[in-house]
Amino acid sequence: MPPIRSAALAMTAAASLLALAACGDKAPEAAASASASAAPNPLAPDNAPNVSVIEPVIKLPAVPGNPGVLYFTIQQTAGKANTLVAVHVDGAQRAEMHQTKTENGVSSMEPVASVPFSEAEPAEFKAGGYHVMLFNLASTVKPGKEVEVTFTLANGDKVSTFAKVEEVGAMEGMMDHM
Ligand SMILES: [Cu+2]
Repeated sequence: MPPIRSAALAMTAAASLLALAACGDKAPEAAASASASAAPNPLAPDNAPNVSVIEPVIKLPAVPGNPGVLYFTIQQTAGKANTLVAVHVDGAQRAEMHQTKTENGVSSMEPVASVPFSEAEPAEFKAGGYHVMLFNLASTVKPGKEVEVTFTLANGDKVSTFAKVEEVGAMEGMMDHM
């Protein structure tokens, strides 16, 4: 649409003038908003806005070589509902989202591809529910360490944080169906 295009060009030109006039003091902000209105900004940060991860903790397996598990809560303070689609854990060859279900006193778990969450309903990953299974943990993942964990949302946004690594224990309730 010609009117929008020319408006964008005008804003870009204005931003360039600002950059020249102010030696880049306030210009980057002006330039960023101008290009954001014209097209997706490839330089925009991919951190998910308003989303945070609370108390991420990695529980090591009771038996070395078995999978470990990652627990956390992912929440948001504003905006549209989100969907968690992948988790990457440094030092784990593979990280899978699972859901534990208990029927007639028997627990079983299955992989899940996505877990929705919203401002009203955070997603809790904890014993007996959702959890992230960690396969082939590196020997560097040991108690007391902090490991980088990256969460990917369905819209491509990411959230990175560090998870504490703790001793054994949490897997005990899950071992019966491994
Ligand atoms: Cu599992």
